[in-house]
Amino acid sequence: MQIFWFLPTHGDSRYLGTSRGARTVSHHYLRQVAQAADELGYEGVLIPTGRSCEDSWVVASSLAAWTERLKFLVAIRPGIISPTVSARQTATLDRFSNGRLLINVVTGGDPDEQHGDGSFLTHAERYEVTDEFLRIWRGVAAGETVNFSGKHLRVENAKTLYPPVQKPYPPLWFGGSSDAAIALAGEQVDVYLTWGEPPADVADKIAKARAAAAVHGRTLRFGIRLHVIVRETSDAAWRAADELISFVTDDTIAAAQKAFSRFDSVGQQRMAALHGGRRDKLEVSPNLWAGVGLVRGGAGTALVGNPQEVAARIQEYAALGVDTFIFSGYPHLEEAYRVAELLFPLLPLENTRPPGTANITGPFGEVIANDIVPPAARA
Ligand code: FMN
Repeated sequence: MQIFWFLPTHGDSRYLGTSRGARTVSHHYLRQVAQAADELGYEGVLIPTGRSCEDSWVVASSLAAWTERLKFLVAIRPGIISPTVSARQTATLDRFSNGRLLINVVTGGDPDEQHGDGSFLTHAERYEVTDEFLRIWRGVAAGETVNFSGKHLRVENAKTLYPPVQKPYPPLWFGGSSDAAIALAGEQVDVYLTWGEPPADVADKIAKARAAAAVHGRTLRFGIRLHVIVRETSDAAWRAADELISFVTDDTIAAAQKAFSRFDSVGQQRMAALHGGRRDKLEVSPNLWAGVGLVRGGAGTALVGNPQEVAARIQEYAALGVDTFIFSGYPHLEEAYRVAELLFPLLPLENTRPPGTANITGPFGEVIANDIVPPAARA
């Protein structure tokens, strides 16, 4: 099992839907979150993409030098950028980060944003472009010279002279819930991602994605993206969930739902349907709370509970075939620590890298009376 964290490049705060408790997301702050994740043993960080975010490539490039082992899951957007240029960017950042780049293929889901970026394609056409884009991108990133003439894209003699470190290219991750998305995932990507839907719905998506991959004699890995509200007791966790949306007004929820309704993303529609804009039925399956999605686009659910409860729910998803969990919590710096402290000891993590080395500087808490190392905590 691998645990990723999230870089909040579109804002961070203690509460949703208000500027109370908000903090400036400066380079210095993002560096703190990235360095915390690196030190705590998270495998990597997801960096979101879109007009509401700082540019994910600039963010990853600027943070690679400040981190040692952390991987960066960075988005490429077919239809907005040339596949050859994108493959070259990939190769450069993969080399400069010494093989720490992962690629998130984002087809897009907000027509208004797409129009602003110069793309006027329908949902179906965007997936046609994504399909053609990846055929070119994969060849160029793998060091081949590509000639391709498709319905939307055409390149001649496309190549990169300096290949990436990872072979044949940095792994392709991808989250899309429509039928077109699942068909594409089966043929061309490595890791299929879903937002945090209830386990039965995730099982259904995994079955479909596995079947789509089998058509091509392939297998996929699976990842899930969830917020986490974990506290030492269940009561405290549910109180924290209520506090997170305590300044969210009905008007804010209505405005958010109106904005989501223009999206043509099936994944976003599935997230919005979990709560229907209502705050009275937010626990949509045991310990799975849809409160974040009342006002936040994309990942809208959180696992809420004490460490044992949350770990049990994580294991439930793992039993379905999910091996990668991309978590976050508000505020992202403090919650990176809390999740690592409370959950990591309960999970079968690969590559767990405890903070510090050789126990010289911990973890053991502050030394008692300048002399005594605190006793080990009881589990
Ligand atoms: N879409 C974005 O515009 N920016 C993102 O950063 C982004 N990150 C995503 C992360 C995960 C884990 C998932 C599951 C989806 C993400 N998406 C993001 C949305 C999808 O990439 C996709 O373009 C969108 O859901 C539309 O596809 P669909 O209609 O097939 O669901």
